[in-house]
Amino acid sequence: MKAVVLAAGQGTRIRPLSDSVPKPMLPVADRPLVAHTIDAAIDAGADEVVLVIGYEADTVRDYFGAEYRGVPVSYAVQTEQAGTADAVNAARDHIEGPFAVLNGDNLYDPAAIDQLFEQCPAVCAVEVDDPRNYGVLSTEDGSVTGIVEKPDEPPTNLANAGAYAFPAEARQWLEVPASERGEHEITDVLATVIDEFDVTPVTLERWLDVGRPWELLEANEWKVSDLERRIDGDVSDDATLEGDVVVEAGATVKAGVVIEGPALIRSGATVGPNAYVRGATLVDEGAKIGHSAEVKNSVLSPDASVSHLSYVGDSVLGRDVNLGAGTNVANLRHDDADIKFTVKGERVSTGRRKFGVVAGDEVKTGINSSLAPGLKLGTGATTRPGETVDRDR
Ligand code: TTP
Repeated sequence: MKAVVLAAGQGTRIRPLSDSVPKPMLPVADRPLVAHTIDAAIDAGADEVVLVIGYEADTVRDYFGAEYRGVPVSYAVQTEQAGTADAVNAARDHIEGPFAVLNGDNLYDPAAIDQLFEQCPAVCAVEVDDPRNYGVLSTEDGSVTGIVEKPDEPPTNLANAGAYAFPAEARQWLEVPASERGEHEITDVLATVIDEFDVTPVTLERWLDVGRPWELLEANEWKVSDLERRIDGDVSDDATLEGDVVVEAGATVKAGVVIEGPALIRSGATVGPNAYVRGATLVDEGAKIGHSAEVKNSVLSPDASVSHLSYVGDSVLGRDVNLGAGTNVANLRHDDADIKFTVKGERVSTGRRKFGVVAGDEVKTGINSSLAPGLKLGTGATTRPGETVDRDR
């Protein structure tokens, strides 16, 4: 079966991280987010991957090329991001026979993707306590009988997880009218498939839709925790590595460093001396943690640097970020309330008691900067030495 993977979106809710890197290419453990989706499809037996690209398309194309893990990869360009059905329709010339459609910004439980392919026609669903904010499936006698968007009175607690195995006939049903929000939606294609075929619901044990910055952190918590201990890099005899720590070949861990796994230190990264790394932390290629710095449950994108005597917790740092010496990130409020974050101009709860900062590419902080919880620093933003920053910039 061919797998059509949607990766054309602009990722507006995850800005500034997506300012120049498309959301599906943001780092999740040792590979881009969308590579986890494609891996699940290949493990389930996909014999070709069709990537729908648009926003920052070349970054995706350059990474996967014409073949990935021995499976041919082709590309369809969606010129305007007019919705998920429009995205699949952009790939229609690549489709023949039954085909799967997967969101390139979702992490799926790989066993369920196996089931999805086997049970075609099928759709993945996840059981949620309150499905009112999702597309909700109704079912009868083990088949899907309908899908309704964001219902006030959900028929089940099965939320649509954005993974579909369609019969060949669905190729003719890709042109659907725009929905109320003005997008051509794949769920309208699914509705026709449900009318014409017996569609099986496949329940996912675990699923994550990465839309906002803290969900990228959660994606890393998931995938970094899945790694098994492997020490291939240059690690000082005076460093202590506990639990599932991966130090890739070409990474350096200096004397006095303590790393409590799960943690991933990628090739070209340097930690220490005397640094403390804990929680599910990703230190990506070329990133640096300096002397006596502490980094907890965070993502350091390629070439990000946390200088000596700094603390970073529950944060996402973009590429080439440079935190000056003594920069301190606060990740907890005195009143213990959930940390809020600004998404497209609106303050929303992250649902997390602990959340630090999101720094776009090339942010630079002055020495001894204090950064408030839930702070967003846009691409290239700077702070002055000794500054306390509690407003986004
Ligand atoms: P969304 O998460 O709805 O859109 P997005 O990724 O652009 O993010 P944001 O809402 O923050 O701007 O998209 C779901 C999936 O579908 C995702 O993998 C991107 C993909 N997609 C396309 O490929 N083309 C499109 O026109 C749209 C709307 C989404």
